[in-house]
Amino acid sequence: MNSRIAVLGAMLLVSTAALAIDAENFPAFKAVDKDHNGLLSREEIQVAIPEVLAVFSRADANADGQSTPAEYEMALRMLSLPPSSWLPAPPSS
Ligand SMILES: [Ca+2]
Ligand SMILES: [Ca+2]
Repeated sequence: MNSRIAVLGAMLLVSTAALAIDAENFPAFKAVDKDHNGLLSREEIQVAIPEVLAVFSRADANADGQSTPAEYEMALRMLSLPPSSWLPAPPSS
């Protein structure tokens, strides 16, 4: 009984964390935000994960041409990319 409650509590925590998206707890966002201004420009996305540009306009909820963490997360969801591909590939040496 107690373990079931614990599991429900953990699920609640996870869903709450998913709603509170900001750059600090979104490594895939920070990796793309090269100038660390808290927004992703088309140029930053183009360099990191060009596939995202295909849905950029639809995910740009406030149509300012920049992605907030929440908008970027929406774009990634639209693409249904596996989270493992959200981070730019490390430079090959
Ligand atoms: Ca930026
Ligand atoms: Ca925007």
